[in-house]
Amino acid sequence: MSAHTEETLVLVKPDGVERGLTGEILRRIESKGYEIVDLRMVTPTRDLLAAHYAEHEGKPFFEPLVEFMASGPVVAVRVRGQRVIEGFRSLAGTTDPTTAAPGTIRGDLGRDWGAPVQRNLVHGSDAPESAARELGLWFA
Ligand code: IDP
Ligand code: MG
Repeated sequence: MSAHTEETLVLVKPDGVERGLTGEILRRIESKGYEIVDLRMVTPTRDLLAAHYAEHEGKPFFEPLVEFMASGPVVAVRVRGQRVIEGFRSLAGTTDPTTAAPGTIRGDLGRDWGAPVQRNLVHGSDAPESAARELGLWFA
């Protein structure tokens, strides 16, 4: 493992699983050359989601976000690669799927179903510290 090899947490959110896009999302990760090293499907508890999204507690979208994320199965993926944390964020595209760039997961496959911004198909850790923390929560 080189000094720049990292691991990140990717979640296929309930909208992605329900729409049958898990395979397409994993395909994009693998096609980029990243390695899937662990994977599990789980319907997350509120406690897990509150810990995962702790940085957003108190924001107006927090409660609806937790409710949405607990609404069905999520696929949690441990992904490894050179600079994969920022690399996956780039594959995912910006947060709002309506305006995310074409070519990205959110830009190509996401849309304004239900609440604006919320259903954007995937989560990706945003820094080495959050990746370590989130991987510990989902792959305890
Ligand atoms: P990110 O997933 O691109 O890192 P964050 O700002 O960390 O975006 O927000 C976490 C998640 O909360 C988003 O992926 C999205 O599902 C939801 N979210 C963020 N901002 C809004 C909003 O303004 N309205 C509704 N949901 C939001
Ligand atoms: Mg985030």
